[in-house]
Amino acid sequence: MLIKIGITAIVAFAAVVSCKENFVMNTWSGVFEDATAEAYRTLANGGSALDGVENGCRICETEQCDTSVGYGNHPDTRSHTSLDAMIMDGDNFDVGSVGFIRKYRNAITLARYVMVYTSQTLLVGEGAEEFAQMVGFSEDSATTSNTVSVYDAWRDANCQPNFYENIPAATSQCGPYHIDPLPSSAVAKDSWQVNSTTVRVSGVGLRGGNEKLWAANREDHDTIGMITIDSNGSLACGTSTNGANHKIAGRVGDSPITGAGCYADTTVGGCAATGDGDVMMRFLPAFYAVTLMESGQSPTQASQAAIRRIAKVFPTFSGAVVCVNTDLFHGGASNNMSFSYSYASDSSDGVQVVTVAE
Ligand code: SD4
Repeated sequence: MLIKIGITAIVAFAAVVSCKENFVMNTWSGVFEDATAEAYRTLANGGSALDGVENGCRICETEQCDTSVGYGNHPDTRSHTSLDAMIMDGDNFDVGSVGFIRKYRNAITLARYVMVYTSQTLLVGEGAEEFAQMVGFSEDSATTSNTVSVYDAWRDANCQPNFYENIPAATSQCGPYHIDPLPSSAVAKDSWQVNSTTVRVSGVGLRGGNEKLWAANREDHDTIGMITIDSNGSLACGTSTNGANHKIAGRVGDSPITGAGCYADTTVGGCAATGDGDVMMRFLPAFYAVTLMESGQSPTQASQAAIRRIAKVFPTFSGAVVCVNTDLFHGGASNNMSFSYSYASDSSDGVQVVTVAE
């Protein structure tokens, strides 16, 4: 009898260890916790890691999380809202991404369609919108009257601040701007003629004044970046955003760029980023952090290293990275902004929030 009980106990223990935990994390807390909860619900109901990412990010698109995700906010210089999104399957490194989407609101699902129904990775603008129409999306402009009123207030303030640099008129006026002549070569970037005046730029390639655009409002940098792990142990990640407030029309940020917005490898873990995408995408912080986890660093160490690598060159950039590994250890790091992420798992008591020390 005693032996029988012992064997039963061992079998039960083996069943527990072979069953993987569902896990979700996303780059932010507060209003973003609905997205974490929805993704977790999807996984708990048997959905895949990709389903979790799609459903979770879609909640933020619908709820317009912190004005930074979804339709109706962050006008560009032509007064339009445009959306970027990506989804990545950590089992096979398949990715679908979209950028500069103006006529549709559900960018994360469109990204998934790109992944499933094409062998390509990133579709942008008009071509991506034609694809959306082809796969049956109903047109629904991302621009609303709110987009236009945010744009009007910015125009009334002489289009300040903005993302132009080395164009003197842009520091005090709205466009159109003229640059004459164009820089004769890329090498001339540190010194060229603008309206017959020679402009010297100190620190070639360094941005001037981007910090004020990103640090001013928390709402200006609240992209959703999500990582999910399902009960099969499959990992996925995704992002969705309306990008930088007052971005130059045509701008696509880091969120739909593989390894910048997020990265997932089922054998290692996943990471997602949020913040000043124009700076961050140059460093592929999500890919870098996953690589560091692969070589043995913890998610917190990997996040800190990815952020440090950017801050070494751009000390005032605003941004953050969150990571989770296959043992479900998770962590994050940020620069120049207060930051807390949310997560949920089979063993957490609902959605939990972790505040990351800067
Ligand atoms: C972008 N990285 O388009 C996005 C914005 C963002 O948190 O993350 N906000 O640059």
